[in-house]
Amino acid sequence: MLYPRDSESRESKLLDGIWHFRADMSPTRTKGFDEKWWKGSLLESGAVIDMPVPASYNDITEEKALRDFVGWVWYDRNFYVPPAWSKNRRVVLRFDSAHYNSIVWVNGKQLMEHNGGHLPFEADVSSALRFDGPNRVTITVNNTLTPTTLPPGEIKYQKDTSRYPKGYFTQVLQMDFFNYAGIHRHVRLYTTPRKYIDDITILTIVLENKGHVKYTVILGGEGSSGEDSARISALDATGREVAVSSALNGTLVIPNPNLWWPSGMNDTVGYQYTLVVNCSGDVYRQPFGIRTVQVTENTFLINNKPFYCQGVAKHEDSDIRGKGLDYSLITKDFNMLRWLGVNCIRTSHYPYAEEIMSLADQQGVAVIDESPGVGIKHQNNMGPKSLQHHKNVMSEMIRRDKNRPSVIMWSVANEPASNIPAAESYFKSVIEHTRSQDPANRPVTFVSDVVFEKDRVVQFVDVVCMNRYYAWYGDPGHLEVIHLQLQREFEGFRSKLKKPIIVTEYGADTIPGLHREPSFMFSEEYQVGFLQEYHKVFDNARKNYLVGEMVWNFADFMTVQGVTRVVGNKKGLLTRQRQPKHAAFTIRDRYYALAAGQDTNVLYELSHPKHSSPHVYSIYSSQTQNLHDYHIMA
Ligand code: BDP
Repeated sequence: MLYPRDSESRESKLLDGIWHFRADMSPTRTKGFDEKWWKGSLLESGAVIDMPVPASYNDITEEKALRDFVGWVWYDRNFYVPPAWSKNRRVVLRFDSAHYNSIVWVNGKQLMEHNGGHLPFEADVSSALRFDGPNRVTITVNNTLTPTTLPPGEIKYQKDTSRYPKGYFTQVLQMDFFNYAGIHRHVRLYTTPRKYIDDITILTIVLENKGHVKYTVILGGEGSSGEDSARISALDATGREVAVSSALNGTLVIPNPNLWWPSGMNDTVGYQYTLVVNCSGDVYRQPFGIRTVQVTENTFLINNKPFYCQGVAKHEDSDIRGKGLDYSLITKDFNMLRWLGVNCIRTSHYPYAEEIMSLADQQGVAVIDESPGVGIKHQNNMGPKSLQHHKNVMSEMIRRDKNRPSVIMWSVANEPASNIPAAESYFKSVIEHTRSQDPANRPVTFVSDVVFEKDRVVQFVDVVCMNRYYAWYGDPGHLEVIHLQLQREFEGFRSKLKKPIIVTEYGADTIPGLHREPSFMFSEEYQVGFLQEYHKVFDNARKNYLVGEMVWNFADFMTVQGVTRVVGNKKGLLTRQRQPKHAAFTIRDRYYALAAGQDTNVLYELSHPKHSSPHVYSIYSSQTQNLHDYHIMA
């Protein structure tokens, strides 16, 4: 599914803004359907409130009932379409994402249904539109998670009326983040000619210092014969044409190409070309990067050079807007990623907004692109219905992100029960399907929290990805066990499988401003000490098979209420408002030193000497992305 981009033949209109909103609080949550709220304006259905789009609805009001709501909510708004859009054009309505199940009507006519959040869905709505007056779009969205949704969950009914009100139920989550819901990303209308460019796939390889750009264009709509006249050209980053062809499917050759690199590896960080596809009156400009990805026994190669992931795992999460897209927030996040020296993120635990992916492409941040397959904990999450849905989601995700140079690997799931027998065939099938869907053959993985002796799924992946919490969930408070336990796990996996390893999560909850010396759990000192103990093991393994480390988490984020969560998960290097905790400086020192090829153990002795507290400030050149000097201040 192509990202909507304006061109000579395409125009778009954002429908973001304040929409009418109503949660269906009826006991069965079906009043909206019974009364057919899509037939007229929601205003006619009763009391509506204002709701921003994009945003999660949960934190917008002061109502606990809405924050914790489970069921159908309804949105609508009016819009106008210019009469010029009625002439030989398709008008497409696209939701970049809505969480979770959605049904969409235009002027009372049902035009779309989509299962699952985090991914776009669209339909040609031309036939339902009027061009001489107002149109109305209505969407209803249900956030209920069941054993066969992705992520899976369960609705728990309480029958004991001596302890619970009649009809009482709660949503049980199997993941550790708040189930924010609503219209999370842009809603837009866009036009194309009736015969249009439906899809573009770009594959790049480098041979003898030439970039070979193999492209496939698929046309849609009336009379698309496949024999259409076309002009396909590649432009460099300055807009200069560097190759051209008249074939709809073919290969462009770019001599001495500028390769796409993640930050810190070369001068042409995030370098992108543009493929201009001009065919039968439709024009589309698709950015792409020339880069290769390859995995060997011990290395992860980008453009044939070993890549070491200096990473963080993230969430789409912030105050008030929840998981709603916000340009200020995502720009700040990328600035903080650069400040931290991060060259790689994982989209834990679902595909992120396309605007985030574009920033990653442009800024040279490599991405492990993860599906919403989080919390697949039980056998009833691995049945045929779940499997089919999981495969569909992988296809949708790859269709959306396949041309992105930043995407270096697909992750099909986070921490499933990969120790149970049902997991073996389930994940074999999901992973094979994922491989079959990606024309670029990127590596495929899932993220495991199961010990090497018991994991049944890691055998199918290209890179072993593991989350480990020694001295947090296991042996809380005992930093001294980390070395032995982590080393044991590394060696265990390596004795079974000759595959590179990435530690995709390790981290400790930390309340900013809480200090304890000697360190104590939840204090800033504990977070620093915890990370440093892991680093010692990483530094050893880096010489062999470890190809990356990712702190859990970039920033604090919201979860459901529970006895282990003090208003959310506090394992962030940054607070939820993106201000650094002490550990952020530890990671920053480390990542700059790693990028500069320094021995980080030496840096640590300087940086965090055992019994005193001078700090090391690294002088960092953003131009060379190198660490140049150290300055010690008392
Ligand atoms: C891991 C999960 C992650 C959690 C984290 C934690 O992958 O989603 O938030 O643990 O407990 O198990 O902080």
